[in-house]
Amino acid sequence: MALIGGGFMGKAHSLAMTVAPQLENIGATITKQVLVEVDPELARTLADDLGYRFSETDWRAAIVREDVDIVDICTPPQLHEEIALAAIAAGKHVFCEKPITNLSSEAFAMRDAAEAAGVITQVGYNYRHTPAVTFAKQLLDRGDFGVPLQFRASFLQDGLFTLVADPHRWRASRKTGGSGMVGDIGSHIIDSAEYLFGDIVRVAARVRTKAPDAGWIPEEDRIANDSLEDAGVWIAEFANGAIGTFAINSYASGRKNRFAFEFDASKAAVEFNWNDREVFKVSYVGEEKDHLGFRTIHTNSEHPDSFWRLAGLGTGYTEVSAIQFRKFIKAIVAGRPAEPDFGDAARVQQIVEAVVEAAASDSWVDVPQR
Ligand code: NAI
Ligand code: 4PW
Repeated sequence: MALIGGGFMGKAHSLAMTVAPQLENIGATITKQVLVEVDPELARTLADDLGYRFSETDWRAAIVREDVDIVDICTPPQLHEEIALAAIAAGKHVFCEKPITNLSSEAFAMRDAAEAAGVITQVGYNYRHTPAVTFAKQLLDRGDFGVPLQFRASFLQDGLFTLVADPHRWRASRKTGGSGMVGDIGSHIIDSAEYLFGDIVRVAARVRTKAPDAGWIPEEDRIANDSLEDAGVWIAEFANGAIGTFAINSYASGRKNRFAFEFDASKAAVEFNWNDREVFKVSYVGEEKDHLGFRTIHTNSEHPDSFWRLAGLGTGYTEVSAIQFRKFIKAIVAGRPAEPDFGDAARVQQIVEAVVEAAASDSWVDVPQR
């Protein structure tokens, strides 16, 4: 593999790529071949630290190497499209961090190019790979929870945007590749909503921009009308008739990367909170008279995605990331599509845009269907 971008996610992916083939036999060996960073010294240091054989400063040189089969894109979003299209043209399988791009038109072009080239793609919507989420999804699809009725999700943080110091400053401005919080963290809960409840068909929304008033975006990074939102709420209708609510912000004091969702279906209600990611909770309608309230469901290696025989041992950020790469590599080996792929991520981006448009136009916005 070639890693493009050795920042926060570059490190997380590198750790996960080491772990992925050790969770189970995935039918392939992962060799960390080349790491690309803009500064040569940083590239060399990171390559040494994270276990890559070579370092590079030009991603174009890395992606055409014959000893590279997979290109893993961990740069800020504005570079994703160009790197992905070039990697696809070179016949490489591509893992790309979210948001796949900041424009759905680019995202669909990326999907089309990958399909035409016959390469496998996957996007870093990692939270859906948490074993407790995978198991809840399996039970929902099996009909145990009945008909999906209402989905409620939030992703709250307490400083990622407002305390943007280097190296994450690019998030603060569209000019430097930022997408606003709807694209940055809202996209994760949109992905989970469609993963669990199916297609969203229309949205109405409000977004707010608090941070720029604080004057923390450096003057040189500002562009006219650059007011990337750091908070939003929206409601959605699903194709299956269910309804949903969503809330995000970056200034929720004490909320530590709190990705959470809950849903009500005709036979049960379910809740999941990443901060307590070992479990999900369920309350079955028929049992209410005997067992009041929610029961806690743990996962172990009997369940999909989970790999420890004992429940309760802990599944961390790196392990969830390793699970997503395990699936990606297995899809490549089997020659079948991975999930979520560029097509799924392009849809997420379409909904991100619909949310922002609905807020700006003060109206419901329909989401084009697949
Ligand atoms: P970061 O700022 O920590 O790292 C980005 C790196 O890309 C920097 O080290 C930068 O020097 C490098 N870079 C920029 N231009 C480059 C070029 N032309 N060639 C090679 N390297 C280049 O950013 P972070 O937080 O790692 O975010 C990267 C991507 O990952 C974003 O799309 C972000 O939305 C996504 N992300 C996903 C997360 C998840 O949980 N799925 C968590 C955090 C970020
Ligand atoms: O994708 C999201 C990021 O951009 C993450 O999952 C969390 O919020 C951590 O960093 C940001």
